[in-house]
Amino acid sequence: MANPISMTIVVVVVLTALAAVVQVSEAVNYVVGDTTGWAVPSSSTFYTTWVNGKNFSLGDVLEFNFMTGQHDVATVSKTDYDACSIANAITNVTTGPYNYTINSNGPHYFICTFSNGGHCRSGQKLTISIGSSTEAASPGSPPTTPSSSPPPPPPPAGSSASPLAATLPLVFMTIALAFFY
Ligand SMILES: *[C@@H]1O[C@H](CO)[C@@H](O)[C@H](O)[C@H]1NC(C)=O
Ligand SMILES: *[C@@H]1O[C@H](CO)[C@@H](O)[C@H](O)[C@H]1NC(C)=O
Ligand SMILES: *[C@@H]1O[C@H](CO)[C@@H](O)[C@H](O)[C@H]1NC(C)=O
Ligand SMILES: [Cu+2]
Repeated sequence: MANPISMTIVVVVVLTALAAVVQVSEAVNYVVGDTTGWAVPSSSTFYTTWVNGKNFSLGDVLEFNFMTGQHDVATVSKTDYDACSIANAITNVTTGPYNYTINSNGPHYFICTFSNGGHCRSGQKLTISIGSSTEAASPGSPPTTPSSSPPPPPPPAGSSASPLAATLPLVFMTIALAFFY
């Protein structure tokens, strides 16, 4: 049987691994537009400004605060987002407030369909993507990446991409060691 010190080390390592996993998977709740909520904004760039610098992850929640009957939240394609076209909405939530859980990678496009797209054309539209402090794709702006810059180095193996996978071997190694000493 392993000695008490070894067992203590095992417990500490296991708890540390669990803490790392729990911390990473913690979902963030974002109130869309903060105190403005989900509304026709005073500036058409209001929601792109709101998104700036935010780093969304899978499982995070977008809280759309609006009065039922004054706005809605429709998910649409990029084309319909750009055009504020309401005809082909993918989903359409008409009851506020509404918590949208970010459940897939890639860009997400939201518009209000009220006034036949008029709210959207006035700026009540939101696009987010996962894992970056979004630069909303602006058609017409040329790519700014200098051609001479070297490619970014690849992330180290077993890095933050999968904390559970990264910490499990350490846990097993420690348990094994504990039984040898
Ligand atoms: C969304 O639902 C509202 C209320 O039912 C409706 O008036 C509106 O036309 C719908 N929009 C779309 C794009 O389906
Ligand atoms: C949305 O999430 C927030 C924070 O978790 C919660 O306070 C609120 O009640 C939720 N609203 C709805 C409509 O589920
Ligand atoms: C966004 O979050 C991811 C995962 O937590 C992280 O890897 C990435 O560096 C963050 N990006 C920015 C711009 O903060
Ligand atoms: Cu609206």
